[in-house]
Amino acid sequence: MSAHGTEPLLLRALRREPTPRPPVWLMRQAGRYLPEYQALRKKAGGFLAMAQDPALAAEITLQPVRRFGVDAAILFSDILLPLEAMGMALRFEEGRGPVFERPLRAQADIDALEPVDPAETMPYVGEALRLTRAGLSDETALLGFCGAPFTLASYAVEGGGSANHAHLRELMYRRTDQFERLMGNLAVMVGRHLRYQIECGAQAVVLFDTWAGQLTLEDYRRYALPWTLRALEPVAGLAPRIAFVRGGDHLLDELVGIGVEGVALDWRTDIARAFERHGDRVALQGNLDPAALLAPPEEVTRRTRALLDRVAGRPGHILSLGHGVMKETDPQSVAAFVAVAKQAGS
Ligand code: 1CP
Repeated sequence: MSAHGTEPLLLRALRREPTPRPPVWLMRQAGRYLPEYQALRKKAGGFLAMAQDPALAAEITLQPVRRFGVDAAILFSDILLPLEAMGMALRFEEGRGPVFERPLRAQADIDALEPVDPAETMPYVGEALRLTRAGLSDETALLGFCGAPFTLASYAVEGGGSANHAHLRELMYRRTDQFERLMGNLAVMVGRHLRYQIECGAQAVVLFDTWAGQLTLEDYRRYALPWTLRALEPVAGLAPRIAFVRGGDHLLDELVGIGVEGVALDWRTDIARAFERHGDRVALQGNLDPAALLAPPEEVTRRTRALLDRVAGRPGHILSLGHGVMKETDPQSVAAFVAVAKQAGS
């Protein structure tokens, strides 16, 4: 055993310490591409019922750890659950995704959305984290996560997924005071939720700002970044933080400037260049194209090796995808991806 004992590789990589091989995990590593998840889903009913049942959520969190031996477990939950905890009625529709019955548009609705105590309103999260930890070895890191205020606002205002976020843009540009009130309340809620997860055993947290990549640099600075900073501040020093923006290549300097310990790269970012520019300040996660996992396992192996060659063993690399695993993915391809990390350095 090394001098580090059983400390998860992922935590060492987040401190940019050299590791014998890169730690590996995948965004959306639990879920519909796994037959064992499908089997549980048939019994349990819907997504919400599973995510809000601590024993089931813990079991689903552990499925990809057991199958692939990934170096981190990420709690099976969703970024939208804190909005539900704040009183927004939410359902997940088959084939369509999340739907809020009453999107936040009217000023009265925006004013009424207040941060709540996660320990009271989302105790299933804390319980699922404790149960998951009990099923993990010491070498495997447990990750909590939250959506960033901007991405949460996009779902709350649009009522679900949206191609152009027109309602959100209207709120941002025409009713800026109401937008800022909403973002302020979301930032408080996100900070509390991250803190609660750390208190319940999360060893690092991921902040997903999936939709912020649609903003120009100027708009990101004006309408998203200030509230990301506020959301992350309450957990600074408590656990390492990883920030992700889908399509965020043009925002990379800003993301590094936030002061997070890790930045998760979208698959379109050149990881070697990102290391050259930022590798002395943050750990970098990524960034195989999730669509590459639709290729046969040999091709996945080839592309993953090529990615590791580009990183060239620099400290602070966490091998992952540039976004979530697609539901059409063959688990064999995920196994091939993970195996490359496991063989590296040996
Ligand atoms: O079984 C099902 O039909 C549900 C599919 C599903 C799953 C498995 C949803 C609905 N959410 C999740 C779990 C989930 N979501 C996890 C935990 C599991 C893991 O990573 O292994 C995490 C971290 C998320 C995060 C999440 N949810 C994000 C941020 C990351 C990202 O992928 O960009 C976002 C944007 C969501 C919203 C959401 N939830 C579910 C769907 C289909 C969507 C996307 C909706 C859309 O905008 O089109």
